[in-house]
Amino acid sequence: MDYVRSVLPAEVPEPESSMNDVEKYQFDLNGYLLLKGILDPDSVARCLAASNTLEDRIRSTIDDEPHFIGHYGLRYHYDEELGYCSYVTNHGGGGSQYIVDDILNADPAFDALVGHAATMKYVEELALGPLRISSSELRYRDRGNITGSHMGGPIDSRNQYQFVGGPFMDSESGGSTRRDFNLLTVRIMYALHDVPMENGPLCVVPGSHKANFHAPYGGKDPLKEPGMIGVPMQAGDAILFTENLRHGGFPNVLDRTRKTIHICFGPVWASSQSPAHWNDFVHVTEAAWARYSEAQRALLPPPSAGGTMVPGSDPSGVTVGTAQTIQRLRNEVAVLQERMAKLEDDLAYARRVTLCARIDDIVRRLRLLTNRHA
Ligand SMILES: O=C(O)CCC(=O)C(=O)O
Repeated sequence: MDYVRSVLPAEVPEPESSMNDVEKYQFDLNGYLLLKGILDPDSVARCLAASNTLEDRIRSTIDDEPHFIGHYGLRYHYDEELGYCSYVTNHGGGGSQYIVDDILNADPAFDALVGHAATMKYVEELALGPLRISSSELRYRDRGNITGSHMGGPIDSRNQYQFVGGPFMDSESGGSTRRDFNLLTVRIMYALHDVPMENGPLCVVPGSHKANFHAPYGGKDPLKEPGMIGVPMQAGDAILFTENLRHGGFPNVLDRTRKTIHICFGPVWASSQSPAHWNDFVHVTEAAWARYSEAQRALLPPPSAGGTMVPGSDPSGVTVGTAQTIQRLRNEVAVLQERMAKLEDDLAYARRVTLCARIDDIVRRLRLLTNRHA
């Protein structure tokens, strides 16, 4: 009966788990985890100093050229020298929020966040590699600002929370393994200073990543949403969450602007989740690429991959992805114009033929008449 053994599935290897049972339970139950002191104080201080230095530049140039329009119609200013792009919003009401995309390019202090070992252990547990950074943001939230509630409930697969809890076929390696989670978007938010409840912390509805209905409360004010809780942080803490979780930002009622860095990870094929280069590649400058180790480079597309801003050739500064779409549409227009010209020719010919037939007919009738009267 040896053949019976040969058709039995091979034993599925048990991978070494980097999240402990409590963390797995909490993440699955609530949709987020607060990771205390995951960043060392030196990295926190350097990232905060860089964010402070950049702040004036970001605020004072936000309406400047070059600019481009990203996903959701967001108007981004592109900083050619530092390779970031930024927009301002107060969609939740109150004070402003400056969102700075591709922030990793802007200062070597942020290099510590590219492939940060302690963070990657969690990310690798939650998403199936090879992994890439699919967006990196620095957010400045001023007094009065709220981030409106969003997400939660049924959602497209890029944001979906997926629990596997068993053997899992990985077509990348061609093998089977045991996995607990399979997320396409893992989001991490790092606190660069203490963020108490009054400073506008991230707020979440625990468990809403598994909700079967969308929040029925209308509006986006997180304070008016039952079940929404704030997650205060201390400098160096991170919140790891699934984008499927209903979340937002409680109002910042302090005079101190809240400064946090938000990084998204996902499988390499899932591409950018940033509105600046949606479904395209995140933008990496040559300068940042030159600074990175091989391990860090594996987490980002090379500068040549696309997603490069091209303000020089176009005053609106569109991304290569957008430029490619425009080119494709131009080609389609050219083909349609050619077809239209041909149809017009055919029509003109048909008209000429009809006209000739009519003239023939008139001539024939005239001949008949003249014959009759002759
Ligand atoms: O921190 C906030 O105010 C909201 C953050 C957020 O919406 C996100 O990181 O997806």
